[in-house]
Amino acid sequence: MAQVLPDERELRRVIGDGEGMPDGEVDGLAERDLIELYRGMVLLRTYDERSLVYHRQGRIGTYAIFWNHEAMQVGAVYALERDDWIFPSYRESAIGLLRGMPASTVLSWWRGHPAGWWNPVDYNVASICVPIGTHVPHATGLAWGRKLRGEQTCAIAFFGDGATSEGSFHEGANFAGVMRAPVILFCNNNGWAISTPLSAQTAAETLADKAAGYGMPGVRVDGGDVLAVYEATREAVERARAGDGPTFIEAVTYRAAPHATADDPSAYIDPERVEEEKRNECLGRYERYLVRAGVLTEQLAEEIRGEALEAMRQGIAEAESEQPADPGLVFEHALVNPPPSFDEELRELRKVLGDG
Ligand SMILES: Cc1ncc(C[n+]2csc(CCOP(=O)(O)OP(=O)(O)O)c2C)c(N)n1
Ligand SMILES: [Mg+2]
Repeated sequence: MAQVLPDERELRRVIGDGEGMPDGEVDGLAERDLIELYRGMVLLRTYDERSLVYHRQGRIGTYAIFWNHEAMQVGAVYALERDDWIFPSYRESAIGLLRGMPASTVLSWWRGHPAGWWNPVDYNVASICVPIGTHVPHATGLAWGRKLRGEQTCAIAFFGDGATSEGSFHEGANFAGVMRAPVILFCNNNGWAISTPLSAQTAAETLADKAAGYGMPGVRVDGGDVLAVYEATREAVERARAGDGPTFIEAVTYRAAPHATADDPSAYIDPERVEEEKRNECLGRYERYLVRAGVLTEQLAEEIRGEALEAMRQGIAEAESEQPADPGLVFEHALVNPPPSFDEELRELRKVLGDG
């Protein structure tokens, strides 16, 4: 029977603290896998940090920072096969990079350029979902559809703590439970939905408790521990492939950056808590683990950081070399029967942009 397993109420961890808490290991992960996980985290961290700079330089628009979320994204995706589907929210905008999507594509998305919209079947990565939680039923529907066709693929939907208060989340989770869809509902609980703290979001003791109401297992994991995230997701994938239906994963972390570049968290957040979280951020934790395990040298780390920086330099150069999009696109795809005022408005927009 689906339930919140008592031993999983506490956060699952693999990475120790280098002091009293010992390091664990994940069965089946070779040294090569440990480095690949690190490579993925460095790539996403570099993407995120460079994006903030590009935003400040006016080269991309408003940007949703995912600093300290890398362990959740990389750990979960590493547990999937290439055929499995990923449904990201705006917080996982660059997750396609882990499937070989060029950085320029995602940078174009944040530039509001059509080159930022990829064909989902090219990467088995759905479009970035900005409405909160509406992709949960999409992921569930896709997973169920694949099951009906007799395929072994599963799907994962990433969403935040705030999304668990949305109707779409409930509908998707309920449907997944009833249909035993091979889907993983991955909640990145970073403690905040913009300025709304978790305590004002839910009366549940934990978000994983919600899983019981949908008849699926709910597991809690330290979201800053890439190995624990990987292991928990791998188990969920195994359950899905075995026909045992969905799993809800609550990955607990803390938002160590503003909600987005348009947010000023100093109005509502405790800066000391943020500083504490920054000192314990996920990439540094994993780096120290790898050094303790004798797997990572400074030279290799430098090489991996260099590769990621180069990918970003190339990405922004490519995104900026795109021809500006035709402003008419904004109007063309808005309404089936556009009102006559659109013509006048488009003329005005073209004038403002100096475009004819
Ligand atoms: C349906 C819907 N309602 C409201 C919003 C406005 N909004 C944007 S981000 C956000 C907070 C979501 O918080 P959470 O689900 O915890 O995700 P996080 O941003 O922390 O990753 C809200 C309410 C939206 N995008 N979509
Ligand atoms: Mg949140």
